[in-house]
Amino acid sequence: MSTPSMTLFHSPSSPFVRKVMVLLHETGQLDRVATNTVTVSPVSPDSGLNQDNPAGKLPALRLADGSVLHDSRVILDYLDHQHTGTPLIPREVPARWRRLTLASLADAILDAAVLIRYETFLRPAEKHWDLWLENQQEKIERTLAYLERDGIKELSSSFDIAAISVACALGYLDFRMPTLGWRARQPQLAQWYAEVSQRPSLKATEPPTA
Ligand code: 99T
Repeated sequence: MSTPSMTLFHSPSSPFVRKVMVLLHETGQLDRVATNTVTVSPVSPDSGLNQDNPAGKLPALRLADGSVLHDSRVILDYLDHQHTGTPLIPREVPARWRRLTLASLADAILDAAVLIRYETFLRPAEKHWDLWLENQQEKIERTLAYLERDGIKELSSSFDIAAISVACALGYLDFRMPTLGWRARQPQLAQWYAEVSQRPSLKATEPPTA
């Protein structure tokens, strides 16, 4: 086992960090990265993280030369250039644009779900804005419906950036929004997710029990 040359600012509950960890598993690069676990939220920033990443968000990746990459999309792209196997972000177009667009939809689910999490968990109950929460949830539901209708065949065809991102998004919904009930409305996505969840990379990176 080699000494890690990179450090990942990490949290086990972050789905964005999880995407990075899954890619490290899938590409055999786990031993190149040490993890530095940080607890952070918009109302409790971490000064060490802020120094390296002024947006104060996880993940960030410190490289051997001391430079720092963020956000998860940049880190994934970087790490996908550091192994010799089949790229998980296709290099050829138009596959590249389509797979990155599917991955971006997964990130859109995550952005909305994390905003809901912060609004409901961090904000005092009397300040909750129901219309805003409903519209964030509708973003999630529209995107899941799109993936069921128009994305499922592509997701099933390869475990790449699109599949990693969607799997991490579904895992986060189960973790933070367990009563959403998406499986009843998206049975094909549910079947696909049940299968890919058995991959060692996803099993090893499951979020902690909520
Ligand atoms: O917003 C903050 O100040 C702290 N939040 C984060 O660092 C979240 C952690 S998910 N990360 C992001 O929002 C990163 C998004 C970015 N576009 C990327 O990296 O792709 C924690 C969720 C939870 O604990 O429930």
